[in-house]
Amino acid sequence: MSPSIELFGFPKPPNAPSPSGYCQKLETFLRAQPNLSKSYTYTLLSTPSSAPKGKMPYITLTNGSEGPITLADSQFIIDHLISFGHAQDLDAELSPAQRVESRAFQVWTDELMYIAVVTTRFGDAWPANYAKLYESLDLPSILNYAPFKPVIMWNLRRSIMGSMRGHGVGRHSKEEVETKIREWVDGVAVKVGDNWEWFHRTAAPTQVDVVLSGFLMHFMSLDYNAEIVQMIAGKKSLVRYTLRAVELWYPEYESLLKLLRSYL
Ligand SMILES: N[C@@H](CCC(=O)N[C@@H](CS)C(=O)NCC(=O)O)C(=O)O
Repeated sequence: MSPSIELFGFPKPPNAPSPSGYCQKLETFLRAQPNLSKSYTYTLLSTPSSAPKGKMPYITLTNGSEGPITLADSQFIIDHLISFGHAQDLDAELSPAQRVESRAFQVWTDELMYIAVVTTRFGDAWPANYAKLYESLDLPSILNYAPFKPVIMWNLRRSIMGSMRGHGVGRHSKEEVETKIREWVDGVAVKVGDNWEWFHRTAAPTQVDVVLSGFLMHFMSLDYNAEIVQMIAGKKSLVRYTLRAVELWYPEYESLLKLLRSYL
């Protein structure tokens, strides 16, 4: 019997990716699982205050009469679901070397490239992105208006940029941050090839495809990370790869599908 999974993530539009890359990654993993794709529920939370690590996503997992247990961190959640047999190991047929390469790309994405993209959303060097983000972030009721919104957004920006500086990426120049992003875009484009192929040239997508495409669709759906959108849109191989994943797992993302097709 399939376990019951409740996924907690930031508010997201009904037919478009989450504005959180890690939430989108985890949901894409669930969508790619034949036994879980239709059974998980998604609960939207506007703050991560109830999250075990103060960050989203997290899940509660109930298996028959056991649980619920709470699990945090997109990668630990995925690893737990696979190792306890709740989810299929999409990498089962890969060689040890392929599995290591997959993990390296996933860590590159989670721990460096995403930090660089978030820096382009909130950093002073990208004022146009921040202006768009400010407009698109809908706070509940009266908080969405002055004098509340400017204060809330100022605090959010200060806190996020504090984390980016703590990581190190937030201390880099505009050119250096964009170099980190370009290296990832170029690296993924090399791996996925030009002909609608998956990362390891497998017949079916593997774990690395879930993670990379989850982040790619997330970036392409947002207008406040213009630099990475432009880099991805300039590579037809990446647009095809993203399109293939969206068609497979999220046919309801009609606007994103249209946008991606417009780049081909
Ligand atoms: N390593 C974590 C990272 C999660 C994370 O950083 N989530 C962000 C949203 S994209 C968050 O909840 N930030 C809230 C905060 O830092 O206060 C994962 O993979 O789940």
